[in-house]
Amino acid sequence: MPLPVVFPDKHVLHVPDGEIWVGVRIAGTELPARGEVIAATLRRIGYPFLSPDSISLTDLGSVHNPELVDFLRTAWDRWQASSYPADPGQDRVVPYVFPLPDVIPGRRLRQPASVGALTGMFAMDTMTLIGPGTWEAAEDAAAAALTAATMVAAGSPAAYAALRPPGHHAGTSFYGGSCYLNNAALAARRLVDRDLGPVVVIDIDAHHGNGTQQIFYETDTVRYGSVHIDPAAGYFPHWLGFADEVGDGEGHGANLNLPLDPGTGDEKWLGGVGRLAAFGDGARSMVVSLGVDAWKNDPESPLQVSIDGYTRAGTLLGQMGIPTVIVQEGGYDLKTLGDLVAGFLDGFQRR
Ligand code: SP5
Ligand code: ZN
Repeated sequence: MPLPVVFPDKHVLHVPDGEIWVGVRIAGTELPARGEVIAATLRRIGYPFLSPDSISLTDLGSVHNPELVDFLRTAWDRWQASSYPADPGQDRVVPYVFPLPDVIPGRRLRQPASVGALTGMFAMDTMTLIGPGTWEAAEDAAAAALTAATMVAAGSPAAYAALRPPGHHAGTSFYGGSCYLNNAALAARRLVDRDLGPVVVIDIDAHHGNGTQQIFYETDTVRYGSVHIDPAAGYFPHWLGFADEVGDGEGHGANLNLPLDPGTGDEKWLGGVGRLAAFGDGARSMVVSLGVDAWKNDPESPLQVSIDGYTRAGTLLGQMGIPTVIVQEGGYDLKTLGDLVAGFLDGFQRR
């Protein structure tokens, strides 16, 4: 039996229409076509598809604080009601000032009147734009991850959530890196709630999943392990993803970062994936943050992994033999995106 694919078709409503990168609006790569390409490829192969169950704000509260959820839910309407669409003519929600800790030393953080300033309380970067359908799509993506986790908790050996927008850069109270709600973290929490803890989250996206790490940093009920491009080499998320981040308190030793040099190819990358599998030893279930942007021609990462490398990674993780929720993260080369995902899923099911 091929594993089920949960596909949130509202993803098409999220049209970031670019990103503000170093102050310049560029085209961006987290496009609606990504979701369509993955779905078309898996449909052609014959995977069974289903739609996500609906979701409640309480479900999101298992990971995110209510202020972030409320902001994301209302940001577009607030922006429309503000003067920004007319002056200066900005049609997407984007932050403008950031309340860094020393800017307001010891002061109560007041709710600013300006939505541009309010956005700076939640956004970790300027690249992650909010448009008219962003909230509906982000909610549907989270619902897809939760549905996949529910299926696995009910006895399906594995399920794949073919979602966008991705989630692993979003934390308890912040969004960024093209992510709004942390889909993988929501799935992990659901597995714990359904008695499948301890859970291991294995993140093979090319970038470090700083949001997932933050959410579970002080617990050992959900471990987090990631292989990614070294932030010290100048890559997003820049401040996080270093090997000395090992978790705090009860979570000490339950966080594992394996940063890799630019240009790293299959053998070393798969060595990292193997170490993550070993790190998951003793976990009763797993969430895979499946970013396929470590692919050698991906525009967002200098890692050099092949399609065969992703297939072999699937087999390494499948061989762990534990109930698994696979959640889509990044991967931006539209020509190869479908084949990379299909390769991983194929390898995974070889077990
Ligand atoms: C989920 C995910 O993979 N997020 C990745 C976000 C990384 N974005 C960093 C973007 C930096 C600007 N990209 C311009 C690429 C020019 N080659
Ligand atoms: Zn990525």
